[in-house]
Amino acid sequence: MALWFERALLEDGWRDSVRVTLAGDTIADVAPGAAPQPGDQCFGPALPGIPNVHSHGFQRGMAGLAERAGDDADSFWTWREAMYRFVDRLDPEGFAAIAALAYAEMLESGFTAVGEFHYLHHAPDGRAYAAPARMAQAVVEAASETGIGLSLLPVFYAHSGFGGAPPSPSQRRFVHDCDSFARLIDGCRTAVSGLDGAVLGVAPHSLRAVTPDELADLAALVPDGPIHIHVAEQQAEVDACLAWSGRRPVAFLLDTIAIDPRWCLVHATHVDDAELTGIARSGAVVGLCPITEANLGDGLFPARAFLEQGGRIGIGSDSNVEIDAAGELRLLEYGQRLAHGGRNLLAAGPGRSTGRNLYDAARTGGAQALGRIRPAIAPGAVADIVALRADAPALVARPGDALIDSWVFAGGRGVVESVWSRGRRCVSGGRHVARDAIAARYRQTLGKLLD
Ligand code: NGQ
Ligand code: ZN
Repeated sequence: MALWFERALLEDGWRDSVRVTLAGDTIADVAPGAAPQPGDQCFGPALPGIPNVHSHGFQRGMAGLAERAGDDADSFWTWREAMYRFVDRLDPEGFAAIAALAYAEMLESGFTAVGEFHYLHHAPDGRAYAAPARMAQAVVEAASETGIGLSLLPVFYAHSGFGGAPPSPSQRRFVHDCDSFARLIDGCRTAVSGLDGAVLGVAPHSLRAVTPDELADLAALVPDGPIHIHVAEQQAEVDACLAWSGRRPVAFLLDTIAIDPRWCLVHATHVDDAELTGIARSGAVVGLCPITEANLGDGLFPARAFLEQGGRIGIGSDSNVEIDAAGELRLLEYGQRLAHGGRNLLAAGPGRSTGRNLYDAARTGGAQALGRIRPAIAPGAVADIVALRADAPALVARPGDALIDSWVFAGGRGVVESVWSRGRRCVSGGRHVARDAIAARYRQTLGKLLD
């Protein structure tokens, strides 16, 4: 089967009239300057897909429900209470229905793979399901139904704070000891084995939820897989870590664990200069989630300084309060503009496109963080492709990288036309091909959950 694009971003830059031949989930051939042939499907401009490095799919179901002021000052921590209350009601079917809508919307915005940071493991009473990976199976079902590439990151969660504090009752559905977690990983390995292109990693939830001894054992469970951890998202975590260890969270990690390119440090919002340099030198990816970090009042990661030092980043939709690949890149740059009073702060130098630099950084770093092959429109690459609308007003007369700038800063998710994930056309006309069924099930699920 062949697709023809009026232009496409290839490994050597933008080329016109590009004919892409697919063989199953792979790109077999790429021919720039080629005329469409009978039977080809023809599209506007095309780019490789973007990996979403950090998602909690179920949180899509509470998007917008934590935006009303409480009696006392609202914060990340009061949002977390609301999130825990939502968690209490979820069963595997509801969980799968919400994740499916989230993944469909990710694909509609240009994300072709997701790292699901999966920590809701147990039944509402806190006991393990008969099949301990039942909830992970629901994640796999949602990925399979929607077609998004899955890197499943089962989360180890054991404590409510530094120093091995016992978990709180509201965390009962998350917690494991090392033995039960090893069984969960076995179950997850089986669950992903039936899903093409799935990757299995592991995720110590945070330094709050995992002791250093536990942390040291986790990496060995999935020897080549990605390792993700939430770190230094809130100042309160930095303060608690200093009180407990005398070190800041990122410094603690860098000093005690061999942080390497398998690692993704999610957020890493509150870092000093030495920590920033340490992460850049380690080759780990920082998983930035600008929309959620703004929504939760986390603070601003020093992205400009980090990129200047060659640091690697990926982007994630995290709480899924809004799902928009371009929107994440836009807010990443806007945060720096607001902080520094400048413009184009994340471009790679004079005359360079900000959108292109962010897009390339997120594509390369995102693939690394998810243990996936870097998306590219190239022979032998996985067929993860995004086609933008040829007729979108926001994209008129935008040559070269100006197209990406206009997608990121002016068009947003409304300019995505078609998306292929592993050669499967998941989005057509800007809508997921199974949107109607997925949205109907989602409406039914939420109706029951929230009544
Ligand atoms: C989570 N979310 O695990 O869903 C976390 C909140 C925590 C974000 N950090 C819970 N955005 O960190 O304790
Ligand atoms: Zn998170």
